[in-house]
Amino acid sequence: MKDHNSSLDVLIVGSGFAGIYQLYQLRKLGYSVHIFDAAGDTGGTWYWNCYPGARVDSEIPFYELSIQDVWKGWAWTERFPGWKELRKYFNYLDEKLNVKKDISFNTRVVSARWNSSSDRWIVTAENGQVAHPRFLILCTGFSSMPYVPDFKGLESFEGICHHTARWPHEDVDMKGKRVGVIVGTGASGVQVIQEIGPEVGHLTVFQRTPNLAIPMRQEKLSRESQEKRKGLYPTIYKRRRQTYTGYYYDRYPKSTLEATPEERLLYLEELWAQGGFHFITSNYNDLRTNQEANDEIYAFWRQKVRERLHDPYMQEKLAPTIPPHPFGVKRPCLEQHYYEVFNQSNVTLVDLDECPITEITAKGIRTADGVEHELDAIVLATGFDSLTGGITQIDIKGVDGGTIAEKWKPGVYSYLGMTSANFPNLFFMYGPQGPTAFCNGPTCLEIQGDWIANCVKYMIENNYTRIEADAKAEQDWRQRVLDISARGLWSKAKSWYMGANIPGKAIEPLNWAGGVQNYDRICIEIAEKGYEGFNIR
Ligand code: N01
Repeated sequence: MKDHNSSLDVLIVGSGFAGIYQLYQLRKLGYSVHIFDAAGDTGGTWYWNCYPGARVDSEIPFYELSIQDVWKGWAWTERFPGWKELRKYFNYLDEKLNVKKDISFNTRVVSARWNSSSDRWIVTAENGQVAHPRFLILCTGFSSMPYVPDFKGLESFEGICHHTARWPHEDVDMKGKRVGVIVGTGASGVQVIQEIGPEVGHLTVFQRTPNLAIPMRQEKLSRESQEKRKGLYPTIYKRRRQTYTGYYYDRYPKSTLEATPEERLLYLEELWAQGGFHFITSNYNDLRTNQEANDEIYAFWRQKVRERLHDPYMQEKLAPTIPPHPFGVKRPCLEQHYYEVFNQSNVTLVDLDECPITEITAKGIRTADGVEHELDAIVLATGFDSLTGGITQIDIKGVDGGTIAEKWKPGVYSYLGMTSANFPNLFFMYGPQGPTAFCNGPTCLEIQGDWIANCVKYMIENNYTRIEADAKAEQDWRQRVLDISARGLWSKAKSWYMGANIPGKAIEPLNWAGGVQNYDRICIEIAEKGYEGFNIR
């Protein structure tokens, strides 16, 4: 058992983008920092999500760290890189920043206890490692806790069966096999389906809700073309903090219904042609607040998708006449040839709304109509206990001995989406009540990472040993998050944005929907006011 003794300033949990950025910033300030990670290597989500077709939906160079020593020498091969290239990027981060020397891999943190007499955390990992850091920073990501529904008989299935986020690192051969994707319509499922669809023997997609997927428009990139643009990178990284979603492009400063039908059609065509999240992030500014406007955008999307599908059954299932929910308030996936897969003769779509799964058998999946769909492999693309699960899976006990999981059972209480009362010197990044799922990942974690690093510096330089969110400030922050979301259409979809995908979880807005630029400003102002809303001593 290794004991990281009481000289440790900061322990970080997780070595994805957030953990590595935080390590880099804090080391630069001269503090002793260490990372515990359950994974066998760096990468965070890109370590765990290596299912067929896994790739990022945010384009580069927005989706990378703004650290000059890294971006100067690095070049990507695709506009939306796949998981293998992202893993290479993480190795390059190590080559440049020498991060792995401060990381304990295969070290899953299971508990954290606040020690009021030393103002330190006692953090214990499954493998027996212990640390006593002054500050504990959870960089566990918003999707580190896979969710597998409680399907009757799941353990009896005799074929191959994996959750997308626990996919084996060695290749799983599915060529020619009969594969069922349950349920293939989140971002993970869409990617698996379009990747394996062309090569498997038969594909059965068990769909509950169609994904309102939009075109990715993947592009190959040359090193030369990226080099030519690098002079602009510092501006791009600054700009991404000034927009609503953390990219450098922003919402169109006009409402959908203000535009004439001709103007609207031409603008939507332009966004459609650009690909990526432009169709969401650069769309009219009332897309997610006005149902009538949203219906217009949905109608455009539906027509585009239907044009690509040959079979009227598939048209209605994948792009229904009546929208399953407002467009863009449940995470749309970027697709490359997703819809064409459903034109193949070896692909079947089972509508689980009409005919739910009753059990999983040794041979496959049985649905309510009594049919047993025989399968060689089942892909569980059933999502995550998102935003809170990465934090609440750790047994974290605060000042009064209560756990954070108990505290958040009726709903999340955080201050600035980074701290929670009763848990001093604990920070979390890319979690609930921050811009998280409504923000380009690296933008959000750099904003929060800088803020936390500055806070740690403030504490240490002033010889303070304890900082804790005030309960009133936390209550106000929560209310602010709820009020801003209530102005939008998010509650009309049953999604992980609202915690609605996990049975028993409180249904409430889990993301800051007030814009990244505003979030950044508020956090900075609070720090400038001497960390207003925190009790410090
Ligand atoms: O998970 P999801 P995901 N019976 O929760 C269905 C990020 N990500 O892993 O919609 C039947 O979105 C569920 O059905 P429904 C990204 O932010 C990014 O796909 O609830 N079906 C849904 O279809 C993303 O949003 C990337 O009706 C059940 C699916 O399972 C987030 O991670 C790639 C069911 C779960 O979809 C999560 O995406 C991948 C049940 N009991 C992921 N329970 C990129 O950047 C659930 N489902 C590309």
